[in-house]
Amino acid sequence: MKVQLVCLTSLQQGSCPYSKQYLARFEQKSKDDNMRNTLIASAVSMVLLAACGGGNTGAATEKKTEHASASNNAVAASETKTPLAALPETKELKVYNWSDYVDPATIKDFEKNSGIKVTYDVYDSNESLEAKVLTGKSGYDLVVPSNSHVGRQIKAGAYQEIDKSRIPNYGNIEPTLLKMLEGVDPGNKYAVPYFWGINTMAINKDKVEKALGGPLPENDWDLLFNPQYTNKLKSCGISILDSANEVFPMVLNYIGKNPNSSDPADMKAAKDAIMKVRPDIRRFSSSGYIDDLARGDVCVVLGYGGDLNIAARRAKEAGTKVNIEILVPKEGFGVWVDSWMIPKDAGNLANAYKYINDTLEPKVAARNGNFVTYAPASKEAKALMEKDYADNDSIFPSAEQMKNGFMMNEIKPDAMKLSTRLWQDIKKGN
Ligand code: SPD
Repeated sequence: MKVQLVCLTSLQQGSCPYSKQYLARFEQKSKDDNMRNTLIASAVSMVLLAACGGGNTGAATEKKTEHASASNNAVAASETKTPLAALPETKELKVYNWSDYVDPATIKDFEKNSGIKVTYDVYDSNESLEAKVLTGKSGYDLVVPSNSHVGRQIKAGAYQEIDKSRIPNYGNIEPTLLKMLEGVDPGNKYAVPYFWGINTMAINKDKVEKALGGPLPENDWDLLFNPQYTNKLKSCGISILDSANEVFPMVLNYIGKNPNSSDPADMKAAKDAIMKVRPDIRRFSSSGYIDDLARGDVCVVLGYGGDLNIAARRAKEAGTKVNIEILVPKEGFGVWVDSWMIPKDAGNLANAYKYINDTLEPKVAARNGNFVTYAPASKEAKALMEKDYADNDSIFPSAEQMKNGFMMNEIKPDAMKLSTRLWQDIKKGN
């Protein structure tokens, strides 16, 4: 199954240098954790596609076939021109999305072209979003959870099924992303990918070098999780995401455990590892770190790849001497996909479809991609993005780097409860 997935989309027989290693790697890993590795395989296959050039081989044909099948409904609808049942016409749209996750100019354009008034609210953690959608009365027409939370929210009955025939640009979606979501959304019935990205770290290079007074560690994560380093770096400021779901997988990976472990003993080990550096952590922040880093108020940050790039851009634009470097640690980083989903109580359904469709338009996706510095789900968008971003490995990691990435999967409900409790203790310093 895992091997098929990898081969299906990407491995161009004989032309891709990684094929054999990858197949061996996935075969071996599959024995440990089926779901996890299917998703990692898919993630890697996505960059392999790009790395191996898409090409003119059988793989490219496969890609087209998949593409067609992924967008089956949409294609069928446009070919047969079956009229769609009318949805109630309204003039507004209520979106609840991550902060710093859209170019406001694209919303303005959408409003102008459609005559729809968009209300756009933001959050900075899956926990905040989940608290709203699980009530069944979110008040929103569109929300954007991560793959780690999609499955549990679908099971809780928070969303309505997507009618793909109402999204003509559905076929623009990178097929591998749909495959990655299959594990949590079988048949891709509910979630429409928007961006994918990584959990990683960034440093203020000058301040870190000064604080360490010596070479940077071989393992990048030592900067965050090894007290020998954090003790020196606390003077210039360490900030980490304020969420167990976002941080535990990084720590588990650092201490040599399965990053997606739901084993209570592993969770406690992760907590113990963080407690060793707890006195050195200045901030727990899931969005404010962008400006903290850009201003030079912190020097080491565990954050979302795109947001760390935004910090680097803001520092440049402000003309400061803050020199930010985003790392893609060879010791591992988390990979995720964020998707549009329609809450059960959505009142402006037709407009929700129009907006999803707009974000999948390659030009719009590229514009958003340039602004938010994440990898768009709309597969033609990368070629339209600014070269600096398209070539940036913390936005589009290379195939080689993706070998070190791990999917940030759903953790079991009991483990979620435990990690939330442990997180509160960590923050209190207990
Ligand atoms: N500023 C946008 C941040 C988007 C983060 N997505 C979620 C990551 C889930 N691990």
